[in-house]
Formats: sequence, C-alpha cells, structure tokens
Amino acid sequence: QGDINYSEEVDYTITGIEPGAGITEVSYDTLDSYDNLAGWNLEESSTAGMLAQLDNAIKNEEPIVFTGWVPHHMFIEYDLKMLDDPQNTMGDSEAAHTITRLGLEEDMPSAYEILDAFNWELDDVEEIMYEAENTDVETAASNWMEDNQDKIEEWTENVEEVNDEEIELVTMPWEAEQASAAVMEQVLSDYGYDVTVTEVDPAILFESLAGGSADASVAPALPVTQGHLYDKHEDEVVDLGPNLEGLQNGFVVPEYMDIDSIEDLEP
Ligand code: PBE
Repeated sequence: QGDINYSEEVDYTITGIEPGAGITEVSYDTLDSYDNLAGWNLEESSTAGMLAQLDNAIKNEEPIVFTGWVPHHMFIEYDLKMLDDPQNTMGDSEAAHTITRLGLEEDMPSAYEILDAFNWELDDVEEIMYEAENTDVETAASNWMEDNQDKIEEWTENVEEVNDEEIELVTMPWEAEQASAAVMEQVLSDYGYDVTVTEVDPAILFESLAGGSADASVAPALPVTQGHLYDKHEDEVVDLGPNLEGLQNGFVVPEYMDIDSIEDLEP
C-alpha cells in the first residue's frame, strides 16, 4: 500500500449496486464479518451508477472498491482484480439455476423438457453479452444460436412442438441474465410457445414463481446470491438444477491498486 491510504481516498465506501441484488446483501455480511471493515459503508446505487463511477475512477486512475461479479463485460473493458475473500463471505463460485413454478412439468411438458436440458458455459453467455454491447441482446442471442445449433439440438431432442401456448419467463436486470433469457425466449418460440420475458428484482422473481404468475427463470444464482430467496420459497418452486457454472461475486478494484485481499483495506 506504500504511502497511499486508499481507505481515506474512497471515504471508507464500497460502491454498490441495486438494493435488491443478492450481492448487496452478501456485501453487508462482508462488512459485518471483517474487523478491518467496521468503519466502512456500502453505498447502494444501480449497476449503471456503479459502472459510471468505475469508468470515472479508471479514467483518473483513482482508487475505487466496488461490488463486482463474473460474468460481466467490466472484466473485458478494464483491468480489474477481485479481492481475495479469506472469510468467504461473498460466496464461492456458484451456478445459475433453472427454477420453475410448481406444476410446470404437467402443464407444459415441452417447455419443461427444454428448460430442464438447458445448460451452457461461461464462454457462451459471454459471447452474447459482449456482442450485445454493440447490437442488442436479441440479435446477439440469435447469432449465437445460429453458431451453436448442436447445443440447441441437445436441449430440444425429441421435444414436441406446441401450438401457440403462452409462457412467462422472468429474469433480472443484469446482462448475463438478459442473455440467458433471450436464448430461452427464442428456443421456446421456435417450439411454438408465445414467450413473454419480464425483468424483475430477485425478490419479485421468486414471488412470481412461487405464486404461479410466472412459469420459469434460468437466472437465479445459488447457493449464495439468491439463496435466502430460494430458502424462503423452497416448497413453492421447483429447482431443475444448475444451467451455468462459474459465477462469482466479490469486492473488485482496478489492477493499479496495490492490494489483493479484503483484509488489505485499512480500517
Ligand atoms: N448479480 C448478477 C445479481 C445476480 C447476478 C450478482 C448482480 C445479484 O447480485 O443478485
């Protein structure tokens, strides 16, 4: 750390995102757990607000500590590092799960089969996310699908088409979650579904699945990020398991900051 006191420069503040995000809750747990962070605050904001502050800090080579996650284009756009988390309060690597309402298997067997088989890799979702920066997520998703017919065939093997049945997918307002919803929207449409995708806050996502007003989501990150919501609604939803491994939350800083661990943030 040399002579620079980053803590004073960032005013003992972690730059955060939306209050309803799972990463916001685990960040509060982190502030509570680390003795060196006793005097620190989390500044709730929005993802766009956080990204604007990050961009500004990088342009001025100023310190910033913010809540970040993989996958996100910030790691391509800037040289960043996720701080080590020796107390593991931000969670290990986790997975996006496919969660449905009760009864979907009986009511919409074709959609259920596709959702159950849906499974891809970080490289896939990142390809769509990065292309969506220059086009839009629907175009990027359909381009990815054209290049990955083998994967679509795997998810849809022996699935019977339906005739214009309505299905409601829910997702969350972050880019990876938009990318996976866009792909599912197009695959289900190709099998005859009339698909609606609605972006909601994670708590509303679980409430709408639990109440049956939405049919499915491929977005929730478990076991930690949306874990408290899953636990609350466990008996009212169906977890079809992971569809994407390798998600990670953390406190993130620019590479030019000379620290490596959450424990290096001075009290
Ligand atoms: N995120 C992206 C979300 C889920 C995925 C980490 C910002 C959240 O914190 O709820």
